[in-house]
Amino acid sequence: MTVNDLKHKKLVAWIEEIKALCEPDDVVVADGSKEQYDALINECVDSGLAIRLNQEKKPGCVLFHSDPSDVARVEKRTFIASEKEEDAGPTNNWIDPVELKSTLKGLYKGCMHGRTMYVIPFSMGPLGSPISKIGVEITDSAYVVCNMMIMTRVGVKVLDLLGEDGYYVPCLHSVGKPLENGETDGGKWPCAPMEHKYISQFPETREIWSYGSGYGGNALLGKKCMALRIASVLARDEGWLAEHMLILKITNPEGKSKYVTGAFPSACGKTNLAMLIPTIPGWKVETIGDDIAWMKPGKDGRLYAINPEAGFFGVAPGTSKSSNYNALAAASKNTIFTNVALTEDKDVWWEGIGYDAPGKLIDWNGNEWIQDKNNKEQKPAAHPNSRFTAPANQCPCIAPEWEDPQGVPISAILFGGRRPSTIPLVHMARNWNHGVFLGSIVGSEVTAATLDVKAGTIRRDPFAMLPFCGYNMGDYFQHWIDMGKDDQEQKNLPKIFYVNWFRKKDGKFVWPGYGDNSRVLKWIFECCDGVAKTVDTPIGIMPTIDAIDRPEGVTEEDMKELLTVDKAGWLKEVEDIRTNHYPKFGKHLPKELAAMLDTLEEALRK
Ligand code: OXD
Ligand code: MN
Repeated sequence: MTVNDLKHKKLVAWIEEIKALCEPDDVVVADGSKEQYDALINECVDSGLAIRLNQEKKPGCVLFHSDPSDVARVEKRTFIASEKEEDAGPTNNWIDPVELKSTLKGLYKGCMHGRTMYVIPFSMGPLGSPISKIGVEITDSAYVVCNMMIMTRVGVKVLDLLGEDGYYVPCLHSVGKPLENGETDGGKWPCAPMEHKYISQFPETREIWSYGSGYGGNALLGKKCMALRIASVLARDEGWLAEHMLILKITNPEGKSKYVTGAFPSACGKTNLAMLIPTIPGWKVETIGDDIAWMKPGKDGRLYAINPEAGFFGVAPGTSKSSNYNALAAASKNTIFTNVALTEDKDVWWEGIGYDAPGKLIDWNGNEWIQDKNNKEQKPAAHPNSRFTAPANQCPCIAPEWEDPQGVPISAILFGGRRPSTIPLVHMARNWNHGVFLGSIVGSEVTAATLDVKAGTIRRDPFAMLPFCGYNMGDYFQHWIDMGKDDQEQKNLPKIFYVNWFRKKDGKFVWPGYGDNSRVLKWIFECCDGVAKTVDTPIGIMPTIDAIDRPEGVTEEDMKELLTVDKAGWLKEVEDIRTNHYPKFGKHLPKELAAMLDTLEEALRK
């Protein structure tokens, strides 16, 4: 398909403008067909950028190895370029949009020499849903096109919906590596050096300009850039919520179902929770989404959620038959793997896959790798942020209604993080504003020393949106408060819970997690029906010690540890929020949240 086939004048004009700026060799429109996907994958294999995997073991699968400098989202190089710095707020990197556009235009000039420019019309959310939004990504990466074809709905059907003048979010992307006079990548992953990487969002004009990285959230612009950063701005203006949340469906033994969303910082097991296999008999969990939820109020005052994505971009290490059977099954065919290790028979392997490395591997850097379990210093064969990009409809536990254009009505919202102490296994907010307070104080222990924060310290990550909120986080808190102003008692709005699967004692986890988290979901389900065994505490509503069915190996003592309010720990928490967290937001901090903090402290001191 070519640009001549397009009917949308504004889109054609934008494509022509970018073509003149980036100077590609040719322009191709992504039509969403399997033929086009296969042809692009073949090109990547032929040029040495991708390896076709064993077609008996992993039909339709390929493996890419990226450049060692381009392996994850780059928060330091991510910018919210609002007109006023204050509107980006204290948690975002800001550059004046005029200055940033001028810098980027300099970089984009001629950046697609020797490459094809692809135009990807995509829908975030089921085609035609009143909650969905359309975007168009221009990119010079075939890897990006193929990943977008899995992660979003791409092609002719989207163009039909767009018609001659429909609204779309323009998303511009280049790997930032022009090729001169017949030069080729020679099988090397193209990208620009770190100081030339820019992941830029322009909230007022709702534009995304990304340069220099070909990896994940930096390059698949429908995901973090559009469905979270730009969508959070749209949601504020239009009265809905764009959130970093999984969506799951839980059904009790009587066949009654509820839908739950959950926000957890990256690396807290969101995909595992979304796909868990319950250990309590008769209960069932199905998946609607594992990373992003868009929630809109319905006429009945309930919040209805869609998953704007169509695939899973999951972290591979740690994914095994026992930790997440369903994710492995989803990624068993038609999947793009990035930065995992390759076995001799052209299968994939990663740390935590559930079995030892079978013989000699090629690690994610392309070097030979033989497992040496006695060598604690051995570098991993798969990069810790290596990924699988798998179609959601291949997941055995995908809920039949996962693409319902009306969305699913949400009964409960969960917040959580990795907290070795203080935060109990679960507590429920007293009302909507208390729930917003819990979202605003989410924190998680830093596990890898790759961030600028020391491992073991707690990084506050409000609503798990720290790297994803497209405007001032204080105003975002206010937006959440405003969404509940007519239903403080949550007659229709979801109940809000704070969970913590990661309590430790003597260095060991007290709660087994994974499938056993269904026991906590059961209590949450009962709370929504008003039939749970509860006790009122200074921090909120908690289960009685016997309210949650105990998994094997968890003693009554352990349950007490998990469900007792640690007053001293919480007072430290209050102190940290008061001195280090809330002051950052200055006058943008909603007064309701400051008042909640006072109420909590008073209750703890009583
Ligand atoms: C992700 C993330 O990749 O949250 O989903 O970092
Ligand atoms: Mn995420």
